[in-house]
Amino acid sequence: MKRVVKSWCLAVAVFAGGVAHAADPEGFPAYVETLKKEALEQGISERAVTRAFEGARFYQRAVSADRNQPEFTITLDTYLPRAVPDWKVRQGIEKYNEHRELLEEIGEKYGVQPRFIVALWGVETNYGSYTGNFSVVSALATMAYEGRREEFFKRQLMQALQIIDAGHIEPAQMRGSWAGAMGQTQFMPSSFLAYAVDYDQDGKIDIWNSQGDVFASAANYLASVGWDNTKTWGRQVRLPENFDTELAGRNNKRSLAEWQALGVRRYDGGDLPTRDIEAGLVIPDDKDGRVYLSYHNWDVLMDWNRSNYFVVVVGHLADRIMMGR
Ligand SMILES: [Ca+2]
Repeated sequence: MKRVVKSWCLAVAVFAGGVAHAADPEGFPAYVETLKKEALEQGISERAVTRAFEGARFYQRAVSADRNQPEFTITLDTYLPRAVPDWKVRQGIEKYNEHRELLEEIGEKYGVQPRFIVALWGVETNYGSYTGNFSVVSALATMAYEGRREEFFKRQLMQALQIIDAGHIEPAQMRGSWAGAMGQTQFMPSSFLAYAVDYDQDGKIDIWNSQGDVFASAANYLASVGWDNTKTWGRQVRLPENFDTELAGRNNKRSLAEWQALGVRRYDGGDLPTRDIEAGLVIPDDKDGRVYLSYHNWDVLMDWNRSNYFVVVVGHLADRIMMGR
């Protein structure tokens, strides 16, 4: 069985509802005026509001991107090598070595193995080299105006204005994806306010340019939603013949000993580890495709992006970085 997968490149909660405007750019300037008024009412300074909306523009490209998110028919067997090509692994190892001291210091402080910080960085923005070049304010205003998820994007916009008002980033430098995911971690403004940190202590949280702020923000996100650095994310396994797939499910947790008794084995056929770990069984495609035991950190990564494919890509890249360095 193949399945249609919605592109998960953006950590955006997708809400249904809201009435789509015709996305007619004519009405955009007037809509921006209502946003400015609302921002002032919410206590954002006039100076920040004025500067943030200077040159605000309607992005037809953002609307098109949102309406035409690529859907592709694929399985993990074909997807994974594409999402984690060898060059990306090699680059991850290089980046890990280049920033080793900083990564290990941050990994220690927040309780996150550095390979996962590097893997998320690699998956989100190709190690900071592709962060998106949309004005975040304009992109969020466009998406709010477009209307299908107006409340969600308006809330993100007000939070973006708070970030500008606090002086973390110049409005012109606040760049990101068409959906408003920002900087090297691709945080939405709400995630920035909740989890981003000023690791280098220069008074600004800068997830665009400060390597320490980038790594620590990612680590703090994971730590805040329950990361357990004594364990890994999960592992690929093999099922016995006639395995009862009703036992699958991320929330149907059993001990590794129980899975072992049910005939589940390491992918290479060996026995499961004897550590006392609770795991779910995830079958992202079907039981003839790749199958995984999901540990607690799998659930944590799902908080970052609600996609099993995303978790497998991040975990697989982290594993290969660890093997190669
Ligand atoms: Ca900083």
